[in-house]
Amino acid sequence: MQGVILRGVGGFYYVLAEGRIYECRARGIFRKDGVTPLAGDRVIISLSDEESGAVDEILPRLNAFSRPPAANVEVLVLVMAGRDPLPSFGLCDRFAVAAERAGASLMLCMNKTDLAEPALLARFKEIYGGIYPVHLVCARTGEGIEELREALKGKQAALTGPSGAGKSTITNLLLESERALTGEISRRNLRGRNTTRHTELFITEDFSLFDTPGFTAFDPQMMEEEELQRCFPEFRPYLGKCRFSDCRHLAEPDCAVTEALKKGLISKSRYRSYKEMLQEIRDNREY
Ligand SMILES: Nc1nc2c(ncn2[C@@H]2O[C@H](COP(=O)(O)OP(=O)(O)O)[C@@H](O)[C@H]2O)c(=O)[nH]1
Ligand SMILES: [Mg+2]
Ligand SMILES: [Zn+2]
Repeated sequence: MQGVILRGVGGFYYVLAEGRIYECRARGIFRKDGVTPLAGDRVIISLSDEESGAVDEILPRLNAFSRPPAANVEVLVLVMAGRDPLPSFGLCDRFAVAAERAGASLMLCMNKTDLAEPALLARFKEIYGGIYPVHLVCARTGEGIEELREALKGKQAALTGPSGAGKSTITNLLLESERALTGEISRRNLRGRNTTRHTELFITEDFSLFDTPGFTAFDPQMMEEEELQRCFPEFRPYLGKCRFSDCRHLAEPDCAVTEALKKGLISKSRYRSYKEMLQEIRDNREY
């Protein structure tokens, strides 16, 4: 039977397959290969009785994260607050680069529109609107949550972003009782077993959502310097068009990226983030 791992805890995996949750052990082969099944994994299981079985096979993954442990994160929703805390576009770019690196598609969600300065919201849309889907939401009033739910349709998604931005509040709204098909079963079966936090995947009739405290932002160890440019989608039309094939788009002559910057086709704020992260990768290499 094919299913999806909702949660792994203490060597047991809770697999949703054909409408039921089975408690499964992983086959020894995974340990031998150094592979750990993760929440979000599509798996093949065989049943030993009505409630339990074994994970025989992990189907190919789109991506896999270790902190928090999750597989097949198709969409990362980056949640920033319009205020309290004030958003940092630099930090936003660092989360965006990490999402790009992981091969997840990114959605930007600016929360707390009730507190935000309209000028800041306008600027946010101006910088990011042409690059990523942008959602303005207010978790306090529920404004924009239906649109976000609609945008997640059919996807396996997770929220990420700085602490205090509203991830938990939005997760709760998105997983509202009747829509979270597995929520009730999971809470009954799984909660209280273990007080430590584990990643859990909730399945709703519209989408699947990982309940996690968020993923890490850019870290200079994540990548080589030539990879960084591809993590800025708006640079991609210009890549390969510079005079030098190894152009890093700093002060090189005939650089298609800095020409686009001068024409206003690439935002200064995004370009500044690129330069900062590039420098961090270089500094990191020197040690
Ligand atoms: N004013 C306002 N407060 C919000 C909104 N969304 C969340 N909050 C509050 O912001 C705080 C942090 O929210 P939380 O969901 O815990 O953020 P997390 O750290 O990203 O999970 C809580 O006190 C929420 O009640 C919003 O849209 N407007
Ligand atoms: Mg939280
Ligand atoms: Zn260049």
